[in-house]
Amino acid sequence: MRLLLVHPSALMYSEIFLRLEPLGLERVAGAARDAGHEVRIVDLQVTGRRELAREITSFRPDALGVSLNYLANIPEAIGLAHAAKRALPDCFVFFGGHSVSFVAEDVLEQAEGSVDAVVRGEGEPAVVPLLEAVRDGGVDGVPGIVTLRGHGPQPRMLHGIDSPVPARDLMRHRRRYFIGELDPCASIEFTRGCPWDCSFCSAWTFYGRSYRKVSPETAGAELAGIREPNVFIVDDVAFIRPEHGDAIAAELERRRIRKRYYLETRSDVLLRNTEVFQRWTRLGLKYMFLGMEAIDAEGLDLYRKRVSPDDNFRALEVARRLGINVAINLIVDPAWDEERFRVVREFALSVPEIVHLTVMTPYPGTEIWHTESRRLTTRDYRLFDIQHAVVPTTLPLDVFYRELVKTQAVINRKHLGLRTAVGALRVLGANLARGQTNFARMLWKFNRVYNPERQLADHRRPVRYQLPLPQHLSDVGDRRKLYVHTRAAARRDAGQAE
Ligand code: B12
Ligand code: SF4
Repeated sequence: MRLLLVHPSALMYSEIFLRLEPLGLERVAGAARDAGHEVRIVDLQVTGRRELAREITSFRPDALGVSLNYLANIPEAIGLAHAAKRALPDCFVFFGGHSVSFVAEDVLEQAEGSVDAVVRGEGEPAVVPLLEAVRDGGVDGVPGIVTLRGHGPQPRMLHGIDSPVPARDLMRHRRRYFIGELDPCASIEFTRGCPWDCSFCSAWTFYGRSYRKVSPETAGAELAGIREPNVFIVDDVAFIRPEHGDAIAAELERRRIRKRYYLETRSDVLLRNTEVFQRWTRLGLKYMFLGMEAIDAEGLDLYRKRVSPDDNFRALEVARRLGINVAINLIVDPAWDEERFRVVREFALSVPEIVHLTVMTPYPGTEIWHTESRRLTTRDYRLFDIQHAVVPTTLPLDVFYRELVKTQAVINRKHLGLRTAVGALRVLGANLARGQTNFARMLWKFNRVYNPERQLADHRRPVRYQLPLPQHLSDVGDRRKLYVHTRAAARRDAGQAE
């Protein structure tokens, strides 16, 4: 069958700092192609709607799948589904991905028949049975499927993540993927899932707190096949198991692969496994995101981060000693007042690291979606991108955004301060010489994208599609109720695989 896979446009944050290849979609494409289907991918993060329209009319797909890792992309995806059905009424249109797995029924209803099905959970084990069922008629028995008629069997989970190989070769604009100065940049997955259970995050609920590792040989072979000199490691928390990080490092040393890497990890993991991170600096580890989330113990407890402020500060020292550039993430609570923003600005200016701010957002799949006692002020999907306030702010909303953007701008100026600007110009020169302009554009775009008036105006847009209402609970009780993939289903699948 002919399958067209689509990734929606970039969200606000990605307009500036980064834009990365849709690895999940490439893996779904890989699985379908391995089974003999003809597959194409259009990534609207890096290309326009015209290219998509051209593909629909020239390729004439039998099925079209849209990736919805982000809630904020849902209205756009419904629009794409309507357009696809208008152009090709017989084409089977389906959605899949992280966020849509938590709101499948609502989205199907909102799409009013333009979306035939939503696939909950991992896409690789579902896509081939789905395409076969579409061809033969009757998709209701496909694991993970949800249609307007109801739910199919529980989503199936891959036993191991060594295959399928992501279909990176299908991406036609690979040079447009970058993160900061790592331009161009590819992505890779070493592990899947997260064993922690932070209250604001849905990474653990999606995978049912499971954790799987790629074999070092597969990681080495994949990296050897990646042409880009820079690689973003998409793992939620890199190098939780030191022996795994070491084994991949040994494989790269054996293959003499050296690239520049960006990864994301936790402070306690960096403190515990410092030697692994050190070994990776020799292989090219240059940047890391550290999800600090809060600078005080009270905030860390609230988010159930299970680290102390002291761990966080010690981790920063370790990273500095290893020569790794760190971007810290802090969660802004809509309850913050001007004084609180001032304290955070002071903190951000006092450390050499880049500080990123995200706004505390309860969204489906997270525990705080159920337990947050403040009422939502909006249910517009587009505002659930952790850059907008969706619960009442203590400050008037316009003042809140002014403070938020002022804090981000101060940090950005520091990031591009004189010392960094000299470094940035050097990198810029080298990138431009190679025809890479993503990093250059990022430097100039900040004020246009991060703008309090723009953020405020986003709240005034007419709303067509809304999130469902949360049930308000003081405690979710058995947290396994939040899972997309359950261990029981995984055990059953593993049994079937043996
Ligand atoms: C890597 C990552 C990123 C990367 C790259 C994302 C990209 N280009 O796709 C970067 C750093 C750019 C990023 C940015 C953001 N991210 Co992010 N990101 C992740 C992370 C850690 C892993 C995603 C990943 O690549 N996994 C590996 C691949 C193989 O899996 P996958 O993409 O999930 O795909 C699988 C399934 O979802 C499914 N699937 C996916 N697509 C499709 C399509 C079809 C048709 C089917 C059938 C199945 C299917 O099958 C795939 C294979 O199993 C997830 C957390 C997580 N563990 O999922 C958060 C996460 C998805 N991000 C999140 C957020 C909030 C953001 C930002 C909004 C943050 C910000 N500060 O603004 C931005 C917005 C980015 C944008 N689109 O513009 C939230 C989503 C929240 C929400 N409900 O909307 C998550 C869940 C993290 C969290 N803490 O809760 N992110
Ligand atoms: S925030 Fe990080 S450590 Fe916490 S559950 Fe999510 S991925 Fe895991």
